[in-house]
Amino acid sequence: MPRIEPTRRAVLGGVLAAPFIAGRAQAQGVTLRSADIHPDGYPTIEGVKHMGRLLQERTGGRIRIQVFHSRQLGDEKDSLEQTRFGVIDMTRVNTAPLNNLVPATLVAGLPFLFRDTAHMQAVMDGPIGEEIGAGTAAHGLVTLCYYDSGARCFYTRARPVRAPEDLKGMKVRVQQSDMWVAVMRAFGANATPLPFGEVYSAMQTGVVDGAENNVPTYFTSRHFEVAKHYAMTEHSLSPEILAMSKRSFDRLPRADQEIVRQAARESVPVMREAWVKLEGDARRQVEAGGAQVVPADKEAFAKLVQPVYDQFVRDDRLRKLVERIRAA
Ligand code: BDP
Repeated sequence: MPRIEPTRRAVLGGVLAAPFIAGRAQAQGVTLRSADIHPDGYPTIEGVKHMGRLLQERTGGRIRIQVFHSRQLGDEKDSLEQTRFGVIDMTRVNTAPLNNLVPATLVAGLPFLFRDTAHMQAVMDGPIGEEIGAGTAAHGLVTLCYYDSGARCFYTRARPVRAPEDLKGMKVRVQQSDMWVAVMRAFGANATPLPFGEVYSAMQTGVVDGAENNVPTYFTSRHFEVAKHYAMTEHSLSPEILAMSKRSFDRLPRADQEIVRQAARESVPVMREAWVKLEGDARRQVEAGGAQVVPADKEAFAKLVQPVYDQFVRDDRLRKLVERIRAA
């Protein structure tokens, strides 16, 4: 059967026309609508699809998930808002767009905080991740689990960013978070916050000189076509978050809520396996596509981040979170 890509308007119309209604949920089952900016096949999508399969099995088909990938429901700020207000049921976003709303989430993206992926996973899967996630409830979101997002690195049009000096005078796109603007300032670049969907053309037209992201996203977004210099700065391991609308969650009977939480947890290893595989593939593909991946002086970048911590890790609670993460 040919796949028809619905337009964003049509999809939204469908979403709005068929809200998740509590009574119906129990009688006929419910389809949870889940948003993601990444294309079909991306590891976060695979994770949520796996979660959907588990839900279907464990509820005898009463609860299903339909994934709207590729920004069909808008960029992350839009889908977050819609999820908060129950227009859509779930969304997978980076922690960054939550930073201004739920300050504890910014801790997870702080530059050079996590030592490596294993450290990030141990922290986010444990009590600290739970504590950070609990903060979203007051804003209409139930944090279900965290997914990996690799290491964010700079990629640029004109020349590689091997050291902070290379960033002087450059305009670099960042995610829409005040913390991320400060990170760029600390590194010596000019930050341009933009939604993800605008980054390709902003680089192509020279509105910005570059951006920063993990290799899989650099590949699947095809940003490597317009910014060919990728430098391994690995300045943040900012993870992904899978959140459910509190309105949708609260409408489920308690037993189903537990099934949802458990299925989300079990989707994490599936996502991570797909991630490891894509990281290798993506690296080969961008290089075959003419991009150059070069090493960078990570130490030099790490030396510059203190002002970000001074500005954003100010209250006791956040300071303690950072200390506990370092000690973990
Ligand atoms: C990707 C994240 C995605 C963000 C994007 C960005 O998976 O959630 O929207 O970066 O930079 O790595 O906006």
